[in-house]
Amino acid sequence: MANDRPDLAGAPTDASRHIPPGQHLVHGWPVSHYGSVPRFRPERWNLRVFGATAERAERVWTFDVLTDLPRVTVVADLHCASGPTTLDHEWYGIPASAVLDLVPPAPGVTHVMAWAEYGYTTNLRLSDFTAPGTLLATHHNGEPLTAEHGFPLRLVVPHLYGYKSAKWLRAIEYLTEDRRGFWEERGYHNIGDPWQEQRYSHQEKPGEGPVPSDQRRPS
Ligand SMILES: Nc1nc2c(c(=O)[nH]1)N[C@H]1C(S)=C(S)[C@@H](COP(=O)(O)O)O[C@H]1N2
Ligand SMILES: [Mo]
Repeated sequence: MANDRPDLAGAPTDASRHIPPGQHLVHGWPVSHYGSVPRFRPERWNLRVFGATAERAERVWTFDVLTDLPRVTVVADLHCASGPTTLDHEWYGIPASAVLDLVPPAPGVTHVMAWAEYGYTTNLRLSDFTAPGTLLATHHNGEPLTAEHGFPLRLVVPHLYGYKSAKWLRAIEYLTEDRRGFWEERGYHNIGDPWQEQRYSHQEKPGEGPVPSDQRRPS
């Protein structure tokens, strides 16, 4: 693919870019997800923040209200845990840390669950959710997200594998203990750091995943 680009001759190429172990570079931007692409119905759409909030009440934002929230631009690569890496995505949207500022968590919140259309979920440590690069993106490379890439809103967690970047985001749930999301329940690593190649759940070390319920002490 890169051979048809004469500008790459002798210059540092994409192929020399440092990408995580076991990943391969892919040009363009393939679409990757489980199931079908949901249709956006603005009148029914909302973003919910629920679970262990400080006020013990949930917050619901309509689509219009999102434009009042703070915005940030983040440029980052995207690493799918099945191998492909795509480079230099310019994301624009709401910094995830702003959600915590606007809806404070109760003391004891350690993780969040991101909920997407059709019940797709992915869990994150609070520190990964509030990391400076994590955002709720509305735009990509200056354009609104396309339907297949998550319009109208997707989570982007650039420092973790792609399955943490939930497309068609609909809710954030505050958790006082960790719980596995969709792919995390289906053999993928609970944390998913591509630089440590945390691809599969069988690689998890003690403390990297939720304590199985049968090993929990009665509280
Ligand atoms: N709702 C939802 N979000 C999802 C997925 C999914 O199946 N459903 N797949 C994830 C995976 S595995 C990857 S690699 C990225 C891919 O995002 P892209 O299609 O925009 O490249 O979306 C993530 N977000
Ligand atoms: Mo993926």
